[in-house]
Amino acid sequence: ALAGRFPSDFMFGVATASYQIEGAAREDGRKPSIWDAFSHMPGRTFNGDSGDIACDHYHRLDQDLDLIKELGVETYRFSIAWPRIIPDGRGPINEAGLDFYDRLIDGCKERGIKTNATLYHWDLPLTLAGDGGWAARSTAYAFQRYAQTVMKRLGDRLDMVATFNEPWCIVWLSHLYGVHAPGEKSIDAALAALHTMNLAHGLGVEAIRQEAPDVPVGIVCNHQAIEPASDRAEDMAAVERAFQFHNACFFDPMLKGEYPADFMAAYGERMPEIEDGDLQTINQKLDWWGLNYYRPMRIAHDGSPDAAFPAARETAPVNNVLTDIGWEVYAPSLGKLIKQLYDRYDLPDMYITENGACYNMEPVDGVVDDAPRTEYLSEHISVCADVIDAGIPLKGYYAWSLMDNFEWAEGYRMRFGLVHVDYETQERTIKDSGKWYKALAETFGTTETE
Ligand code: GCO
Repeated sequence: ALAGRFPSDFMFGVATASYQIEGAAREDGRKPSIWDAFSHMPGRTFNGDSGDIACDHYHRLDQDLDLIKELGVETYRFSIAWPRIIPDGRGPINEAGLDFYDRLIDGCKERGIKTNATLYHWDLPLTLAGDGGWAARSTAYAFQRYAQTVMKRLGDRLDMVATFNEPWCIVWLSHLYGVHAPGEKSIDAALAALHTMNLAHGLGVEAIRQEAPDVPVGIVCNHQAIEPASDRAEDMAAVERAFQFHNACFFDPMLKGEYPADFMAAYGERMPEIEDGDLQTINQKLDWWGLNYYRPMRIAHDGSPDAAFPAARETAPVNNVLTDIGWEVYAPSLGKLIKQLYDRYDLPDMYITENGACYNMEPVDGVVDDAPRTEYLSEHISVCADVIDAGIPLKGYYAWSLMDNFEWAEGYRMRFGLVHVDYETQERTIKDSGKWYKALAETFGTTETE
């Protein structure tokens, strides 16, 4: 019944990210990223877990591509590790790094699977942290060269490319809240990272178009689905401010060539220098965009005198269904957020580039009974069908994730995979949710070998 609600050209896929699955952290010329440094620092990740080995995907590429094929999906979203391609971020190019993604893309092609590559999913070469990382303007130009290098080699065979994964995490979670690498807790560092990353996006789009004009280019955002704690005027006003802080500080410059007004009134003086031409560079026409959605953010007005902009505080879940990572399950916010974004911006085709749930069931006699994950997926995929019915150009859906992997600060204890990974043996077991997803995905497109 669910399948019948989608047009026949709709694409179902699975998603991963380099540092979360690859392992082989010191092999074939790869140098450390900020995530290698961060995860090796005591107290930063659960249990001191790191991506040193992860799912050992680097050594199990063919087997894992077979697994993707086995899941019946039409498209695979993965990320490219900058520290494999240009190990110091700037300077020499490492051909062995490019070779790995060459094999990955060709392996997908052989199996009839489309490829959607993200250039940056958080593994910034550690050498660049010595220049200030994302807080340093020079990092935007280093990214431009990296984008150029990747597209020169792989651009002839990629089906889609994104500059960044989740600007919100790169800027706020990593530089203001200190939860992700590099673990900064400074509004000044975060504002500098904001402008550098936005600039890098614009320069990156230009570089991609120059090297590979036929590859559709976009960006993947985890815009927050901000829900008011009540319909009181002060909470509604807090919602608009929170929207500017969490979402519009990325999409306004990218899609309208300006930073949002209230945001600038609050932080303009602390922003790094915005040079002539920066906003034009950032404001690039996109071929597509991706939304990663997991849960809503419930917001109330924060009236305390020292509350910084957006003077909004997060309130407790309204709906008491939580996943194992403690995130509220609430699918209606997904549809609301998408409609809100199309009302506010002139947006091209979109994809759900990540959606999924953390449930930590283990295999019993070779079976992983993860019914709540299936329920989560089916509820959210059903909202996607509603969104299409409402006339929004939603073209595909990627489940997060292909397999259990390194869940950043949460280490390996939080599992999002359709496939279970035993980290001792590296054995993969398709969960019940994976079997369910396969049945849905297989009714779309063609996974025939080309
Ligand atoms: C992301 C992420 C993933 C996470 C997932 C679950 O936030 O982009 O791409 O890396 O694993 O979101 O937290």
